[in-house]
Amino acid sequence: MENCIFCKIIRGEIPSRKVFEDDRLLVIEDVSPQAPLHLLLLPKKHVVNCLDMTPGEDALAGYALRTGGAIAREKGYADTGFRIVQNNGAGAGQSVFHIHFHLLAGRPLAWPPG
Ligand code: DGP
Repeated sequence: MENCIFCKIIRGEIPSRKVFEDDRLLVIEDVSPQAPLHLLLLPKKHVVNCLDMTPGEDALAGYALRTGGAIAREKGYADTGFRIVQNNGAGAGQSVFHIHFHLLAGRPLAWPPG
């Protein structure tokens, strides 16, 4: 998408701190970290949020979750715990309308998240 900030990051038009990249997924550090580890798992395909998903994107979501888990383990958070969350709509805190998952770790994570 022309004016999508995450599409621009994925295309390399806006710089980011990359943690992982392959043909389906880009993982970067969040510009405004809310925990010692705060990464964004960005599917490269532009999908607005889960309301915009088709069955063709089911595997993408699973891949993002599995990759997030692998990164959390690699960074030492498998035992202490970590959270992967995804916001849908402005009322739930979505500010960038390109589907993404937040990976948060490194501090106590309260529930419910508020
Ligand atoms: P959400 O509010 O769930 O849509 O999350 C969007 C996140 O994206 C938010 O935590 C801030 C982050 N963000 C916004 N713009 C940029 C950017 O240009 N670079 C990076 N690395 N993160 C960004």
